[in-house]
Amino acid sequence: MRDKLRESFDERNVLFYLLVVFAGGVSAVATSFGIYATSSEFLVTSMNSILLDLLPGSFISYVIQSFGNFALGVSMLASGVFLSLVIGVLVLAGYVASSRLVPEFRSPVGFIAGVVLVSAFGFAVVGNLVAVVAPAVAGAAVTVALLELARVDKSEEVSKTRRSFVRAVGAVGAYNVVAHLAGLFRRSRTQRSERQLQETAELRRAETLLGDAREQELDFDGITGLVSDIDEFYRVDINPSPPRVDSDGWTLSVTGEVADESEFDLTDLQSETTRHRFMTLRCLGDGIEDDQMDTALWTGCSVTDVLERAEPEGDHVMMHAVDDYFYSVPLDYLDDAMLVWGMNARELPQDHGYPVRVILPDRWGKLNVKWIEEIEVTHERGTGYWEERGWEGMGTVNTVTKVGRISRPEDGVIRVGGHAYAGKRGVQEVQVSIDGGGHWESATLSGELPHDDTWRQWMYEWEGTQESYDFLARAVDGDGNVQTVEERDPLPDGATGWVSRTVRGNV
Ligand SMILES: Nc1nc2c(c(=O)[nH]1)N[C@H]1C(S)=C(S)[C@@H](COP(=O)(O)O)O[C@H]1N2
Ligand SMILES: [Mo]
Repeated sequence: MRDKLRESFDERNVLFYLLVVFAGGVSAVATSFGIYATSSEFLVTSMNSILLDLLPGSFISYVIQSFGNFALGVSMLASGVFLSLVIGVLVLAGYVASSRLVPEFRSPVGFIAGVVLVSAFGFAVVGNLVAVVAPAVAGAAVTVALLELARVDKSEEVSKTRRSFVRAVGAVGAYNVVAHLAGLFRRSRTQRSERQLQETAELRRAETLLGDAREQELDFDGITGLVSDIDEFYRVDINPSPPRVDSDGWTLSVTGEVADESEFDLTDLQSETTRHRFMTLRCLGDGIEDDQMDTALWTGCSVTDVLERAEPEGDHVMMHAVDDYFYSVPLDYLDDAMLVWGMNARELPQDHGYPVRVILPDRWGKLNVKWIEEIEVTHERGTGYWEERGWEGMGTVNTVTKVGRISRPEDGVIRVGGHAYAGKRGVQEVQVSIDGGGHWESATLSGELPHDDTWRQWMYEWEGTQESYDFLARAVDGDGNVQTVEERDPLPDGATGWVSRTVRGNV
């Protein structure tokens, strides 16, 4: 190492300049870290939030997927290296310019030029001049000092100059170690902005997923997309006015048959691995002709990841909500359930359970407890809010097909479409009949969302030459089961039967 250094010093080659530039740049970044740790005043933190705005969402998703929990560290390192190079080059440019313009004063003028250039650049990144002066001073001082030391003075021996240069590089190294330690030491207090960065990145990832979902949709104006708008997402509340929960005071307790009763606040949950999942919700009370079924992209963490921290010893859980709503489910119902705080790349709205609700795939909407505050592990199976009021429906969801809209896109053509849903079984086909069930045809299906337990859109068109049509639609689930014709009311176990319409023809 030392020999390499000497060689490059003697030759003043690319490696030498790279070293000088990098030493100054790294010292500037390290000073910023030492003072501001990972708060938003830290150069690298600011650089990362700028990059999050600029980079395409698909690239951000790719980085998060490839590096998982290390994504933030990797992006910090990459930004750090980039910033160091830019800062070092700016100081070098200032120094070179002053050596040309005012050779006698090149060192003080070069230093000042370096400070000014780096401060201007830092200000563009951080948006706060005070926060970038000290780093700029450190960066300019190091690079200018090394460049000065490296000037071979005629009166001095080369070897002596060389020695002091190597020593100076050592001092810069030591300074960097100290500054980094200072930053690491303070970091616990600045983890908030680190989390914010991570959340922004996850938001961009969710937006990308939503964008990809749109591409799977059918081109049919007037039917709900594959993802419902939050404002149009159905709501079922046991109270006329749903609770308003403040996330600051909110915690989730895990109690009952556990080795270690635990309490988690929102930040604790958000430091678990973040997951995004499309999922359809349908209320058990939803009739064939009703509209209590919708789909969203949910962002949160795995329930089991959180439960495991408390080491559950029972095999059921009772979920309790702020509004006194409650449900008991077998522990294995939670296998791929989530605790979510985000919906369609936004904060979970108050009406849908803010700050945190449960998302529980393949079952009726009622098990997706909103405003959750306690998960109590039990040995025995308990009941639930709707069980105590005569409802059943603890099993998987029924297959359903809905008509969303009938339109006449061009002369003579009749177009009917809507959604079909079969929980985790998925929908492989929607069949329609326009003669009251004598003859069946396949409808056109939308693409699928990337996760199971989601609905699909369907659409069917024909030339409407008759006076009227007896229209029927039914779905075939992923296991090949045809949706049952038997008509049942929602109470107690969920509605069944085909959807039907009398459609006027074009004569
Ligand atoms: N705490 C609480 N959770 C709840 C409910 C409720 O009233 N209170 N309603 C349930 C029912 S019956 C359904 S269908 C879904 C509806 O969720 P949404 O209002 O977000 O669409 O939430 C379930 N979770
Ligand atoms: Mo429901």
